[in-house]
Amino acid sequence: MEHEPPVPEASAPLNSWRSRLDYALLGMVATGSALAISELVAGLFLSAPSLVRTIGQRIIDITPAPVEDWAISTFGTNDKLVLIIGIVLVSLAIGAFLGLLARDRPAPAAAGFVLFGVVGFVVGLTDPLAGSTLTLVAAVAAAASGVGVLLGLRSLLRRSPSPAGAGTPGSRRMFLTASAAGVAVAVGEVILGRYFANRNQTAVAGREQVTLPSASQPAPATTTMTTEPTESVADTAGVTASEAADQVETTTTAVSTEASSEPAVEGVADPTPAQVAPIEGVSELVTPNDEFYRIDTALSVPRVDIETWTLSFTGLVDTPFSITYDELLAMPMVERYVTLCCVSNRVGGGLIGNAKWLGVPLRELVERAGVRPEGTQLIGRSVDEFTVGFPTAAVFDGREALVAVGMNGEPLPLDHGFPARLVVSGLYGYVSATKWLAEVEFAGWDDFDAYWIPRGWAKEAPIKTQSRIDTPQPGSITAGTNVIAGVAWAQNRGVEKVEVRVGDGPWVEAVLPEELSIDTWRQWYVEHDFAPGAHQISVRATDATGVTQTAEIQEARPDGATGYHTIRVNAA
Ligand SMILES: Nc1nc2c(c(=O)[nH]1)N[C@H]1C(S)=C(S)[C@@H](COP(=O)(O)O)O[C@H]1N2
Ligand SMILES: [Mo]
Repeated sequence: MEHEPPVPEASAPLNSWRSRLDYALLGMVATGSALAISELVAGLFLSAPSLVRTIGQRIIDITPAPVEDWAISTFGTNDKLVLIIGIVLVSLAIGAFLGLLARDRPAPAAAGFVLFGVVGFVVGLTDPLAGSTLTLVAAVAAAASGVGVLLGLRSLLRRSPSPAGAGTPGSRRMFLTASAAGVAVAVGEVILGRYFANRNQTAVAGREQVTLPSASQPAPATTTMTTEPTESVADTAGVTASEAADQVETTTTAVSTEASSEPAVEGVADPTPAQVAPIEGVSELVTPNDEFYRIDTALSVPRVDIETWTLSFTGLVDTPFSITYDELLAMPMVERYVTLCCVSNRVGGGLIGNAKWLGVPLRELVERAGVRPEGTQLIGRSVDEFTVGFPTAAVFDGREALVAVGMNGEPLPLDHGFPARLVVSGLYGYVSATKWLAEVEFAGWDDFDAYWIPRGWAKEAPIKTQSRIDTPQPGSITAGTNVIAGVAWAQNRGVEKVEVRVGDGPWVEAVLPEELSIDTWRQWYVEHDFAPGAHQISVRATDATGVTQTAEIQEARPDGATGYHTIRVNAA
């Protein structure tokens, strides 16, 4: 027990706070070294699992829906990082406990690390992409490193009986120095592991070597929305498709002919020809790949080697078949703009992006397999065993549905599903957009529920008509005329009209540039003269079937959030 006040010269009791701290630190350093070496092994060998990430993956898989909701709504797309940090912190806490245990009972403490390795091995085996030998190597390395560091540091500590400075004075310092060195080595292993992982992943995937074929049916040219006057539209309308295509990346072109046929919009500034710029703050019509949202259950991007990858069509079909990556690339390709959207996107949220996809119409592949009438559900399975499921009818009803290999002119980025993914217009990603696609299986509608269905999400999930204000941002604006602008979407139906309301004013129709396709979002803008003071701005879209999005507020679960995006600004 503690004595008050502590007697400096006496040998401090072993359970003094400092001694405890030392042993807790020892346990944490040992744990860190165990986790770190598994990161290094995982980086060096792509079929070796990272213990932290595999454990995290299993946690994701078994997390109850409400907890997952909470995590996504609290941490957003940082949820994975938070999970990893959480696992590391919990491991360190267990390690601290083992360290304290090691003071008097080193054998059970060491056994704790061996157990850690065993658990790691068992969990590692559940990773569908891990090889069992390398999983064993990773687990043994982790356990050995943990036990070694534990016992090594412990022997240093034992040689310093007096934390207060008596005994062998240098040895506590030696212990601390050794601990610091252990931490440094662990950090180094993690950094090296990540470095090798990135390098190997790219090399193994073979993505760098891929040259995509060109599309037999290219996508239409894009135009960027500007507040350009409608008169100049004639210029744009006159250019040929290929000229327009040439301009796509580099220049902005005018608003559409369609906009010009709209009635003059109250509050929109008079035409000012010549120099035009895209409206600042509005989402780009085509989302650059590195800005495209990423949502998936994969803690580490699946390692797919295109040399061995195949895509199989199985289940209730007449002629099951598999094709290789090269065979897929040899098929006639089409290019389509489709806006992808996550069902978890809250009203006004950013889990949506528009890309130009290059791929093979799903219909052609499905017809080759010959789906039987009972095969009413299409299941898209990924290499890491994630699944989507949607009605087979969606393949045949004329909508855009692709096995995509390209995204905005390059092979699919690893994060977005290289080597191939599904893209289906009008269906939320979780029921349709399998990344790292491995298998398309046909089953009865009631015979299988895909990944998110038992987790409380709707089985049928058509994308709801929605609109978002991109500019101004909530907060302060300058009083006077401001451009209000954003995007609206109703994939597979098309957006017909967007209306904006400021305060209690009337709903004012926004200007829409020409529609890229019914499968993509549409930019819109309207100008408004803001009196000084606080204002509320709302937007609503009407799809091409004439239905206006509902004002009713609903959260994302189970089938997509609804309500008008509304922001508050203060004009000064
Ligand atoms: N293999 C796999 N594919 C997946 C998912 C996943 O978790 N695993 N998530 C889906 C969901 S919920 C969405 S919204 C889209 C997101 O695609 P992106 O990350 O390319 O934007 O991918 C879909 N495809
Ligand atoms: Mo999603």
